[in-house]
Amino acid sequence: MNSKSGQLFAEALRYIPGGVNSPVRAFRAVGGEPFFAQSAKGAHVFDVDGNDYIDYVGTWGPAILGHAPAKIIQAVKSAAEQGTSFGIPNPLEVKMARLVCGAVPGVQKVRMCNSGTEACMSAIRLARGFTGRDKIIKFDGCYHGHADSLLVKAGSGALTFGTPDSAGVPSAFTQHTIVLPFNETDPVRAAFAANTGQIAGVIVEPVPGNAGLYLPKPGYLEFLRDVTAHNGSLLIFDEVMTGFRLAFGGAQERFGIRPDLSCFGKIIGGGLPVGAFGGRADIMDILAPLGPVYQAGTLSGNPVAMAAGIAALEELSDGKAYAKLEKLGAALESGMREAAGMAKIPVQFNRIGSMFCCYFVDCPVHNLADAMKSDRGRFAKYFHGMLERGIYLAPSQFEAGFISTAHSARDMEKTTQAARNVFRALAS
Ligand code: KE4
Repeated sequence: MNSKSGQLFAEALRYIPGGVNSPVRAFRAVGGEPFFAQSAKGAHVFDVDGNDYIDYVGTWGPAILGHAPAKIIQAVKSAAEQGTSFGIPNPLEVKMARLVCGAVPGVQKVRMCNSGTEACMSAIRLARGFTGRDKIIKFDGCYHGHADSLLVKAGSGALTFGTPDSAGVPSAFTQHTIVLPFNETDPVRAAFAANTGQIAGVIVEPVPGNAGLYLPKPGYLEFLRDVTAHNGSLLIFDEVMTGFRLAFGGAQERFGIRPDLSCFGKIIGGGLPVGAFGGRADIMDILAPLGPVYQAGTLSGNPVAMAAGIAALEELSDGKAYAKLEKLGAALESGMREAAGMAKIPVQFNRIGSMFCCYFVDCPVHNLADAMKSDRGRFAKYFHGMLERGIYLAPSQFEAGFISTAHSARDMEKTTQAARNVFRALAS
């Protein structure tokens, strides 16, 4: 590739493993080489060769307001001029904590960190410290970051590369991790019966977005709430992706569930590195410096990142964004379904709000096993066909797509028109 992206990728490969700082960006699941982003604005990303794409990756979720919203950029500039990091309590941390606690039903206290991985890792440690128990239940295909004990049948990039159980993780680190199929109740009941008094918590993506996207069956989240409460275990919602995405109060507001702990990331950073975990005050208060569960971070609550996140949350707080996102999502869904019907190819288009996924399979997708039936060769052709038409989707079947408030009805039309052409080509 003699493009500028090609030249940059060749150089990147000399210094960075796989040429990327996060595996899923490498296009290895879909073939070809990644383009290099020069800039991004609104619903568009622009690569170093001047190509313009309608972007449905949205930097993997944070860009719910589109790229470089003026209010976030202004907030970052103003904060940076005051100093980029203090390592000292600062007013923006208090404002962010007040916003999160005010928005999310299950969060009475919250601790900032620097990534979703840190948030989930810390929530697990807190659950173990609070209950005095060691075992954790997670679900196959769900991804909670790359902490050792959670890299078991994990989704996202781990699933993409067929390494759901990463090398370098001693079995001793995962012996307390029980992995169960999502959307099923009997395996959960059986796990609790076989490990009475030993399960600290259940961590779940309330809407799994790391094996593509599939939805909890009606009553499933309520079941998890009840079975954990009944067994003295904690329910941990990993809302790194769904938090402030599916509603201002996240999936827990949308589904009316109150977990004991919740994890956040992505949107609350406004595009900068932020993670957070929060929940019941009686649990959070055993965290250092108050209690025996240690957790820390040099740049946690960093004023520039807080300013970006606060600007994002303040923009979302009146709830109007979610009505617009629902309207755009519904338009995309109907257009994509119509395109697949016209081409007569088997497509499952799953969507909730502004999150979506297109599987190439002729059965509904409710869990990882269903998702694995998708024709990944066909997905790769779909990905490149859409990219050639100026539509950038996640370069893996096992990722969700994201619509932002910067997308327009016209963008939905362009996208579904491109899909009509691509699906027709796939059918032939
Ligand atoms: P980070 O450590 O990447 O900030 O967050 C980990 C994480 C935790 N929980 C959920 C539900 C997540 O979706 C993620 C990260 N999501 C992936 C995309 N599916 C990040 C993209 C990447 O790994 O490059």
